[in-house]
Amino acid sequence: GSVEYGLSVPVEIEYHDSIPNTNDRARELAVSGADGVAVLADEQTGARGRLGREWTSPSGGIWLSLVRRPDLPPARAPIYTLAAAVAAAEALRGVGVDAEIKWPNDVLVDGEKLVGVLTEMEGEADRVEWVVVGIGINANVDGAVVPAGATTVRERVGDVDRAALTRALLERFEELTAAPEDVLPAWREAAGTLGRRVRVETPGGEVVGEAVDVEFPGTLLVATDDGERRVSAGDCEHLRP
Ligand code: BT5
Repeated sequence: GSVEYGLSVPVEIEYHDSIPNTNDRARELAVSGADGVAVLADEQTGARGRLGREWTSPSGGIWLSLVRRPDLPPARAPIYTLAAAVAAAEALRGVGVDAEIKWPNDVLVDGEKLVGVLTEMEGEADRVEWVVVGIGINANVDGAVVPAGATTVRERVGDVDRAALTRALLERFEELTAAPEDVLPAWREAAGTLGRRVRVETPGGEVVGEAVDVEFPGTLLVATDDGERRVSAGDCEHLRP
């Protein structure tokens, strides 16, 4: 059912104890015209990462998908995904987790993944019809039940108040998407990628070099031996210096 979260933003929460995955439910709501609805689950049984990968979602996590109908051309939509990573990283820092963003939208602690974001959308060339922003946070979950290379809030700082963390995240997300010019500065502030040596697997091949900056709407600027490269999509790995 619908849950009262005391949100100061126009978002209604639909809560499930267990669901295949919150993104698919959010897509259903999006297709039927919803706006400002967040689907939240304690457990997902068929969750997805990007490119058809699996996303482990045991009970105790924060598995959340938000439906919005922004007045936005699709080319600018990455700003929504970056805003989600910023909102999650800041909310986690607020409970004492040393969170940093790995480009474009993973949140890591000491190099281990704590948060993933999966954005899906539909629309025309000039205007997004709806966007579903799926955010997965390994919150009150044992470190042993997430994949190798992943970590959890429980493992780092102990269990947290999931409702309060979700509220902080949604409120910050709404604030950032209402002021898109604030997203990149906030992203830079929370980023672990900038100044690091990175390897990015892009659809056009591998790019290795120092990550120098992020540009609108979320492009990574990499200084390579052959000059500057701009990367708009791919899997990024932080390399040891
Ligand atoms: C992501 O994909 O990081 C996006 C994850 C989005 C999950 C949210 S939860 C709410 C909503 N409902 C869904 O079904 N999805 C969204 P990607 O960058 O492709 O990373 C996937 C990879 O991360 C997997 O191949 C594993 O290696 C790893 N992984 C799987 N489960 C994980 C977990 N719980 N924590 C950290 N890493 C994980």
